[in-house]
Amino acid sequence: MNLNPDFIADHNAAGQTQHQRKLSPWTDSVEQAEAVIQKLVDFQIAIPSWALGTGGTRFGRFPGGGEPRSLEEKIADVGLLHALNRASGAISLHIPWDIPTDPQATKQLAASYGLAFDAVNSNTFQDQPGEPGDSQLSYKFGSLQHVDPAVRRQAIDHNIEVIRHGVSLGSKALTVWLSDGSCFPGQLNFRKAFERTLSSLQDIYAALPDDWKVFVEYKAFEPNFYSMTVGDWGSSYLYANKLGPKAYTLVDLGHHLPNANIEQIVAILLNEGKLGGFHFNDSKYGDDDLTAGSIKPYQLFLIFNELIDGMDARQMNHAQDLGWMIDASHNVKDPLEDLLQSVEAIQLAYAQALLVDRAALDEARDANDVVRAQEILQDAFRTDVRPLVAEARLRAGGALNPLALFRQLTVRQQLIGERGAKTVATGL
Ligand code: AOS
Ligand code: ZN
Ligand code: ZN
Ligand code: ZN
Repeated sequence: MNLNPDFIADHNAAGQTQHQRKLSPWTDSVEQAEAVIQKLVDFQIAIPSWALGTGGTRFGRFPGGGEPRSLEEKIADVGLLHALNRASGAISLHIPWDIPTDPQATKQLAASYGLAFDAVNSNTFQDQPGEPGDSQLSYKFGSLQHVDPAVRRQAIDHNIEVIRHGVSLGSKALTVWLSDGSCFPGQLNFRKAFERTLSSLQDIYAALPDDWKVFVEYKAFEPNFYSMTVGDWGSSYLYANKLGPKAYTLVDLGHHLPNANIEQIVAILLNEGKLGGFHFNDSKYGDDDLTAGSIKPYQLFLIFNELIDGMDARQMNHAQDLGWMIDASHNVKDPLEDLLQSVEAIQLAYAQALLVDRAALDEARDANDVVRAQEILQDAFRTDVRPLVAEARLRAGGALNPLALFRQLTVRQQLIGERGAKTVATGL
């Protein structure tokens, strides 16, 4: 479905008085307000193609209906999100779930919604019976780490193929997430698995265009439960460092052992110039892939606090120099509603972190004033920045309240009408 711009204008007109009442204390008396709004306008978060349908769990899946059945419909869904919030201006594709058969047409379609193509993702964690014309070796015992060079070759070739698809769409990065590892002690020689994986990654790296990056995503566990060959930021950093300047570490917030200090990991990687980007989500126990900011909003804020500190120190462009992506999965919510919530939560954390009084924080730290330092962060975190985020949306042509408008326009019912109640999105 296409969103009639009049709907957004009407919605905004109806909410304008109330919005102004909340915004004016900011614009009247907070010096940074304008700068924060502008940064929010510029800040875009990519939507993963695989999060547009109901993911389910290994115990079951309860599809909500109206899910995108093709790449075109996935682009249309992200286009809809972007029309509502003007902050989801990119889509991240997963190959072979999203093979563009006519890249020119796909590019044009995306451009018609104002969307760019973010990092493309390879898939060597599933066997792909549908993939045409290859020998179909199994990834059961790994891909880039496999003991059989023929399996490694297949996985390398697949990644090179993914780069090719990405190039055809104007993408500038490849994300490699490997499920490689082992389930039991004794199964794998860690040292050799590392060496084989590195050598495979080197072959992929050699195929990267000059203006591309490769993101090496790490994960502590699952689907392998004894060891993961790219299991933590240390190993990811080693791979990225050995590969070269186009290789970076990707942080998925759900991929750590419990209670890991993710903000410190982020600070260190960024300081080394090796942080590539994020998969935003939230979790209570593991790789739960829940809505960003839904469980640990303070952690999300602290991560953004380190990001801003580190990016400013390195004079990086907040909007452009890192890959900002969501990686989520939905079991009980409408995926599109969930993604609107995630984008907003990320924007709120970013805005709050922009408000941190960094000079005062430095002073407090230099004076070992622990209480004051803590208060400075908590002050920013406890500030209601929703009017700033809404104003940024308004200025960018989005809706004051995207979720309310989504419901008011009965978007899901219309998608079910168009696509049917029993659709299955390709992907997970
Ligand atoms: C897997 O746990 C990783 O988070 C991947 O980034 C991602 O979820 C996957 O590529 C999509 O299936
Ligand atoms: Zn991820
Ligand atoms: Zn994950
Ligand atoms: Zn995850």
